Amino acid sequence: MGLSHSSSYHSSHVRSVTESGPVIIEPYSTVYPRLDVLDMYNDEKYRPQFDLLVQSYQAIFDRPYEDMRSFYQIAGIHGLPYSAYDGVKGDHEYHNDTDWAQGRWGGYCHHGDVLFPPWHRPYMMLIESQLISEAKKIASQYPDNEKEKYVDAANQLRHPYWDWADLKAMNGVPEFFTSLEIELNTPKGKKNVTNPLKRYHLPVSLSYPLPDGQNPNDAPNYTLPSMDFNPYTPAGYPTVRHPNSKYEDQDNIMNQNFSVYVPTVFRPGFYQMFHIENFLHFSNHAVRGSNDTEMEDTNPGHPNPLVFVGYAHFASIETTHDGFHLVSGGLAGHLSYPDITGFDPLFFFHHCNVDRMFALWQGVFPNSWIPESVGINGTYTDVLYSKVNENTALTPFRKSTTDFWTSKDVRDVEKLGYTYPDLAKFKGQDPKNLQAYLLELYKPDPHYGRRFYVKLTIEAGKLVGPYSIRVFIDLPSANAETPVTSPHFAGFVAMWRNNAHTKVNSTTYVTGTVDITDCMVKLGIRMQKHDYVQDVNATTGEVKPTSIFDVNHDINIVPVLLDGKSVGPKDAGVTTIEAFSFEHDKVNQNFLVESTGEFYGTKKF
Ligand SMILES: [Cu+2]
Repeated sequence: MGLSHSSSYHSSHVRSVTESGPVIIEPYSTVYPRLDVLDMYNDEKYRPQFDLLVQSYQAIFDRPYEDMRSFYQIAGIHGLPYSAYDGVKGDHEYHNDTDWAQGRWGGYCHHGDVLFPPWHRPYMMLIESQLISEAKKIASQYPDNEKEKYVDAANQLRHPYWDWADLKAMNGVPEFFTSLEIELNTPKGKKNVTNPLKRYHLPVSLSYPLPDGQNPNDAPNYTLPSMDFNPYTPAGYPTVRHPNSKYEDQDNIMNQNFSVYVPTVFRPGFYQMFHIENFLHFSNHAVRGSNDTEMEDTNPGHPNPLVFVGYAHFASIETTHDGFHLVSGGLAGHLSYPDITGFDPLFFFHHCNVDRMFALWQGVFPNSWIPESVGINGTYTDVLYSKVNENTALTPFRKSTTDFWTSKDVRDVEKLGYTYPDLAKFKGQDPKNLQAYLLELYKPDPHYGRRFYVKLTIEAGKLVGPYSIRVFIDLPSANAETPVTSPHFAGFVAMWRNNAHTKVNSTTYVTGTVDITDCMVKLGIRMQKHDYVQDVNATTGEVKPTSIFDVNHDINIVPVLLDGKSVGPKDAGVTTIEAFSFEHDKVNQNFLVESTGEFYGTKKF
């Protein structure tokens, strides 16, 4: 990695304000639900919305790429090409040659700070409002006998979400995201059209060329680039998911991944998240930067996580979200890399679900909100370690010609003109009812009364690029080749890192928690309290239960890079693992009952 990389893409992707700017995002005048995309597709009454949505995606693909309202420009807000969108530079314009080298993130998106959930909210609204405006135009072109139905559908259209933590996601990514063609009822009747939900062809080259063999135009002998480089996408090439040496998608591999990771990673992640009342802990995967006094008190790697109110970053929406990116993209797939992820249209269906999870979490914990904190990665407009709070401008999303949207502005989704079906259903009720519904929806199966966890604390910046840290139980020989279908595989923590972070000025930690209960059940490991053997200390006479775990031997940590290679836990930044459990209070649906917590020990690397 070096400066030459940043300058080579900079010249070819200069973005400028065109006549189409400024792009102002306006709330919708009527509240309609953002539907589950499976309902939109399968339910006759919503199908016209689906017909319009897909055609609208194609329409924004087809807009001139210089247009700020084109898919290319909107997708490029998240990471590359690291240039001003709609002229928004902020007070500290990003300089590829210096800021990038110092580890500042050059996209506008917030990761690893409290603005992760709210920043993506106006981002979703930006693409959604562009799709709605196309849908309205398309609806008016239907023949008279269908026009009314389609005009109504366009008026009610909101971007649908794909719930990839639902049990149905174990079957993989729905076919309407993976087929090259799709049948729609268009203004010219039923037609098979090119499916824009599968992929997007880049109008200009994205990222920078890699050494020979590692670029898509080397197909059929394409060697997937090693994980520390963003894949290069030459102009005219499409986005891909789990590509092979011919630069073709391998949907079977992607879908197998979903069948394994939905129950082991995604569902437990959301299940845990709906127990976390503290916004700081809920909102993002980072624990601490050394410049960040606000976060110091969470003290990662403390010998006993049970003593912390809020369970010390037990689970966050971002950690689970990170897992989706790796699982759907695979090595060299666009979704796997923060810099280029926004160019795969599946990104927006995924982030709509993340926004739904955020809205539902707000519904469960209406009084918990954004504390003042620090943006540890910086963004295109914000320098490293900027203070962030609910009034921070969510650039580049304009509320008016002079103002940007803030988190405070987007706190209530209904005020923006949308809701989610399950959120609407529990409106006005005791938040406990919504929480009980969500815990039931994502509950682990089988549903044991006590659940066991391994929490990992990982120093960020040890490796560049995305990777995952797999947890196996009672398999000291586990390595990168051990199949994740093994009964010993419990789950993973994703490290979704962008490649700019070659230099990190302060120590930042990421935490994630793996639910190992189902794995223990499969392996027949004893789980009940009365199974414990009492251990009497011969000197003091103190009686204490023998731990069911020997943390050093029974929990096996295997970091795996996207290319399948392994590195040791220490090299991957793993500093500490901690094992503990909580009892499930079935009466109050309160799962993480602090008084029932048991701690089994820490292993340091
Ligand atoms: Cu994301």
